[in-house]
Amino acid sequence: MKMIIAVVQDKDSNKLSSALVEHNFRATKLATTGGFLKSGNTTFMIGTDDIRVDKALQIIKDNCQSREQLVAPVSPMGGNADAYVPYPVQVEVGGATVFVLPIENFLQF
Ligand code: 2BA
Repeated sequence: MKMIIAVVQDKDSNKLSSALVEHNFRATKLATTGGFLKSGNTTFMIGTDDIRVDKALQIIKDNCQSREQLVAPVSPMGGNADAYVPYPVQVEVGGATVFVLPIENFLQF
């Protein structure tokens, strides 16, 4: 068994949830915050048999798109002026950042 952890953009999370349910995957959604943008994203925990991992990854790939996002400069007032970037920076936020972990035990009580 594997645990797939997928960080996706909020805009894609409903579509991805529906697609996972449609294909009979069980998932837990967590409201998370990206460390860099400090804005909301969604993390899916999907526990599944090894044999179905590729299918789950394909569903994630098909339902999550990458987007350009502008990061506004934050005033360094009271903070570290060395790290201050005075102009907006464009970053490409991925479709999905995915980790696949082995599961030692899966228990339900
Ligand atoms: P954030 O940390 O908010 O990052 C959003 C996007 O900002 C990233 O998109 C990347 O394009 C850019 N970015 C992140 N750190 C950067 C840095 N130090 N310098 C320049 N640009 C930077 P993605 O790479 O697609 O990541 C989307 C979200 O996935 C991340 O949101 C974070 O929540 C999660 N993530 C990405 N890599 C991760 C990792 N290795 N471990 C845990 N979570 C990760």
